[in-house]
Formats: sequence, structure tokens, C-alpha cells
Amino acid sequence: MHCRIIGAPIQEGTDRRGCDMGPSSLRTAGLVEALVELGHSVADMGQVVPTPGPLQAHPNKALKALPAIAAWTAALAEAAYQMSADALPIFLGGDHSMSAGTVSGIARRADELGKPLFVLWLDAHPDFHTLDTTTSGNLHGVPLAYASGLSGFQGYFPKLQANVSPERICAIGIRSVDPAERVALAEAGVVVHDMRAIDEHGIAPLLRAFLERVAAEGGMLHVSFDVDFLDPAIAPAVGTTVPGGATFREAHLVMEMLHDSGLVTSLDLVELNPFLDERGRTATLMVDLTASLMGRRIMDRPTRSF
Ligand code: DIR
Ligand code: MN
Ligand code: MN
Ligand code: MN
Repeated sequence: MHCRIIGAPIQEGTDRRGCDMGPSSLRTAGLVEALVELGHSVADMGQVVPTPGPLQAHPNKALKALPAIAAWTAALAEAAYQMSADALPIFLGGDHSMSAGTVSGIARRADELGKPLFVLWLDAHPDFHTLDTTTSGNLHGVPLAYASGLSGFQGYFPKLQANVSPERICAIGIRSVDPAERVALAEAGVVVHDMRAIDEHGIAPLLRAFLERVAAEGGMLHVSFDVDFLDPAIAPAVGTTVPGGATFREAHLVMEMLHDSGLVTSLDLVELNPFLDERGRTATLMVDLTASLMGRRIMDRPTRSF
């Protein structure tokens, strides 16, 4: 597989500073080396640079850094579209607002190829606010709603060239949902597997059902992996920890099933805040999990087993 690494040192989507160091930390933890060791060819494309746009006033006075996030979204959408032409792009965040750009850029690529785009959202949060419903004003809470084509972004965020159909989104690991998000997710038809669903059924059957849908429709699959999907006990380096997250073993199982599916066409690694890390522990775990997604395993499986 040919991989392209793209740094997105964006931190204006959160209250806490430090996510701008995420790409460096993932590189320092050996991401490129891990991929090369698995036999992949890797091109590190460096960092995306946004071009600031005009200041915009929005009726929701809570919104923070709207022009900055709009500029990042435009730059990342273009990068995602370009970088997905001939490779598997891996976007290194940066806070999750970056996925407004990556998912919409990949959606444009899928549209051009005539393939349905599916998104696997691994996160404690659905990030399904619009500019009107967010009360924190932190724009890492809106990317999935924007990329789904929900209204209310027009005139503030870049005009969408293509969107992901909300019913082709599967969110797993969810355990912190704001009231407006709860309503919007149900209306849009996003498939949400919260922690209770994982506890009742196990994570594998939930993921398998989704992967079978992607395979049946011949779709592309974008994986957006927020560090806070993981339990804070194993992944402390994130600004918005929520107790009761995915375990080390659940996370590796998800990654290995994704690899076995052969369906993943792009990946975001987001919300790593190295300022909150313990000697690179979370960064190293994110690299190990990415290696599992890209083919590292304990023993080979006799057949494709997702
Ligand atoms: C909360 C937290 N839903 C908000 N969101 C995120 O501020 O809108 N935390 N994404 O990681
Ligand atoms: Mn998130
Ligand atoms: Mn989150
Ligand atoms: Mn593994």
C-alpha cells in the first residue's frame, strides 16, 4: 500500500492548547517507521498550511475561531482530495475540526470515482453540532454535521462539493452526546453504537455489520479515530477525556478487523494533545493501533475474518 502522511497542526477547534503538536508527536513515536516495517511505501507530505479568510460574524456568539477553522477546512478539503488520488492518506491532527476538511475532501474524491463513501467515527463524541446548536462554541464539535451536509454552515464554512450520506456513517464508542446532537443524529439516520451497545453485544459484531455493508455496496471507507474513543486509563493525552472508553483489546480488535476487511481508504488520527501525555505513551499507542490497522498482527488468520 502507498501511504501519504499529512500533518494538520490545528488546535483552534478546542479550548485547550497543545493539539498543534500532535503531528510531531505521532512522527516522533515512529509512525512512518512502523508503516515501512509492514512493507508499505510512505511519503510524508509535511504539514498543511491554511490561508486565513475574512473575519465573519455569526449570530451564535459562543462560536470560537470560526474564520480559522473555515480556512483549515478549505485547505484540508483540497489536500484530502489531492492526496487520495493515488494513495491511502493518513491525516495527523490536530483537533477533530480537521475532519470537516478531510471527510469533505474525501467525499469529493468518492463522488468523482462514483463510489459511495462510508465513514467510521471512533469517538466518545459524535461531533454532530451545527454552528447554531453548539453551546461550547468549540468547533471540534461540528465536523461530522458539516461533512454530512447539514444546513447552517453556508456562508461560514467552504461550500461543500460533496457530502457523506449520514446513513453511511457509523459512530462507535459514543458516550457524551449533547441534547441537540441526539436529535440531529436520529433525524439524519446516523448509525450510533454507544458504550452500552458495545457492552451488550461486543464491539466485533457491531463493526462487522457495518463492514459488510461497506463491502456489499463497493464503498470507500474513511476512518476518523479520535483519541478519546479510548479509555482515559490507556490514552490520557486528550483534552476531553470521558470515562468508560474502548479498552486496549477492543481497540486493537477494531483495527485488525479494519485491516482484514481491506476496505479502509483514508484515516484521521485526531485530538492527540502531547502536552497532556505521559512520556509519549498515548502517541505510541496511537501508532501501534495504526500499525494494527495497516497489517500488524500476532498470528496470521487462515481466512479474511472480519
Ligand atoms: C462537546 C464536546 N460535544 C462540544 N465535543 C467534543 O463542545 O460540543 N469533544 N468533540 O471532544
Ligand atoms: Mn471528536
Ligand atoms: Mn471526542
Ligand atoms: Mn495489534
